[in-house]
Amino acid sequence: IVKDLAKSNELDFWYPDATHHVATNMTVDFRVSEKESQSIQSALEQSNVHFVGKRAGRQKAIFMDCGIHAREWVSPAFCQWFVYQATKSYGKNKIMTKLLDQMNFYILPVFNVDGYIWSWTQNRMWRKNRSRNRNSTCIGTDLNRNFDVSWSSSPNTNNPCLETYRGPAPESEKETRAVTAFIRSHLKSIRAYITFHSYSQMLLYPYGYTPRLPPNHEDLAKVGRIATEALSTRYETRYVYGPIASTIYPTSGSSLDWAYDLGIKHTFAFELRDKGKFGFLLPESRIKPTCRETMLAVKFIAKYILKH
Ligand code: ING
Ligand code: ZN
Repeated sequence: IVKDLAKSNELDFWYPDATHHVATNMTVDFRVSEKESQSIQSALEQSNVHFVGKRAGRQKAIFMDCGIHAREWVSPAFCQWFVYQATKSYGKNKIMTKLLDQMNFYILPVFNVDGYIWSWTQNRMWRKNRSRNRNSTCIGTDLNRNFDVSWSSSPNTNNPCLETYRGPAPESEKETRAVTAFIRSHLKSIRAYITFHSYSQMLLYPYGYTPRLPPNHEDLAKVGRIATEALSTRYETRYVYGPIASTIYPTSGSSLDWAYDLGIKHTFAFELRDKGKFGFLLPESRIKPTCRETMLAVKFIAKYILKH
């Protein structure tokens, strides 16, 4: 679907052959077949970052990832929605056209591929990836505790049987290494990093590993405030915004803090709908509304990055 849309909209679109896990149906959610799940290894070994823009190069860029946690299904749906809308509305929507004329987006729709497949086929509530652990029968590492930033400093991350297991070492997981390598190699152009989770209806920024506030926290708070206001204009969905540690809970080894300390000064994490009524089991009917409203916030952030 992504390829076809890209073609019809004349965007210069880079999309590698690893389409295994990006099969889609009409409802913007992912469906993965048995055969596709077997090709998981090769999928992981290839980059599946989508490029949306007119030309790669020195232009400003935003990196976005979805699906770092397997069960948070509305997250990959959003990344796919973004690519769909971006390609569809280029040349029609004024803001989107301006954004894509002047900046690039790198979008990773499913960070945690094997975990995501597992949540579709074996255990709906799976969170981590599916890597084996030494000296434990428990499976998986929490990729959002595996980054090399104050790794392992927060409690409840050192037991492989925990949902928030940090892994045996920072960047021990190939998913983490693939993403950090990609971001490092595009660091000159990447001006913002946005990662999508669910649920809670929050917009978070650094830090998680310390109660300290980052140097530009006033700027981040301002962007957070306006972005969540923009989001609420569509369906009056209320989001709170603030630093990870004081808004949701302290964490260490997260991708958000890692990207910030690497030098990307605008990093945000969305906790998409809802606030717990359905939680991870957000009904299909809420997928599109969630994507539509989130799009408003992301477009605001992109416009802000373009200006500053
Ligand atoms: N929440 C996130 C988690 O990893 C988070 C919250 C986001 C922490 C970004 C740090 C950085 O725990 C969920 N629901 O996964
Ligand atoms: Zn999550």
